Amino acid sequence: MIRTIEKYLLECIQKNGAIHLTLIDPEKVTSSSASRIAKKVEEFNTTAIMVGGSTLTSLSHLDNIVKAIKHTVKVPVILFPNNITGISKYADAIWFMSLLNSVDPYFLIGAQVLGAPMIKKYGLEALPLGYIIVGEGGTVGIVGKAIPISYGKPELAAVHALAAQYFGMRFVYLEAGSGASEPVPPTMIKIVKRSINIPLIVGGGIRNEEQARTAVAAGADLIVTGNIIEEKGTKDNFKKLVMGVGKRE
Ligand code: 1GP
Repeated sequence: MIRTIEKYLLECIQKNGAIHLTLIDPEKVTSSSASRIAKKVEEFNTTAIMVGGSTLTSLSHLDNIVKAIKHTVKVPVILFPNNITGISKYADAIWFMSLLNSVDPYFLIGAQVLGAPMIKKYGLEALPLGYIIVGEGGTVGIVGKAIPISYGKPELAAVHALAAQYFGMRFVYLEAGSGASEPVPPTMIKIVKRSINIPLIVGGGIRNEEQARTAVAAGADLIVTGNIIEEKGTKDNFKKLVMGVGKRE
């Protein structure tokens, strides 16, 4: 069943060609800085705000951050959980994700089983997502015990993505890891996109408008950026990046 947030994301992709999502890592912000960032990125037309981080453990801090963002902006807040401690009742939706190239069953299905009853209780919209770690993999690759798929093996990423689709997952995320030195290369995006017909999310190491546009031109439907706001503040280049995402070449 397609519920409200999924419908909203799909309609925005349909309308704009591709969309931008802003990731806020609760461990890097306070309630007031999270609100300030959220307000700015909403002005720049980001489609939704994702909240999560690889090493987050404080649910009370997560709750405070989500509440602060919800209080400030109208765009939906989608949880991006690293574990069962990433589930806040104050959000609108949650990426219900399985880390497809983890070697630890906990990240494939264990955490999801533990978290599912809470998601139901809180009435959060679950967005089924196949999560694939590529390239360097970064902190998330280590924490999630993934074997990252190297950029030289795009066809391996594509078969993971296809498996996600056959499982009934409705989004696929190619994750290079937050702060990756090289974002997911266009060749990998192209090959993955060609093999599936569900929306493709690309994130990790995207720092400027050109990289975002390249990913979109290669086939990304949703672009996620996190670090760039923290590194450079909500300045002009970030504005250009968000605004540039919608214009498919
Ligand atoms: C990380 O893909 C996201 O999960 C965003 O990465 O922080 O490098 O933008 P950055």
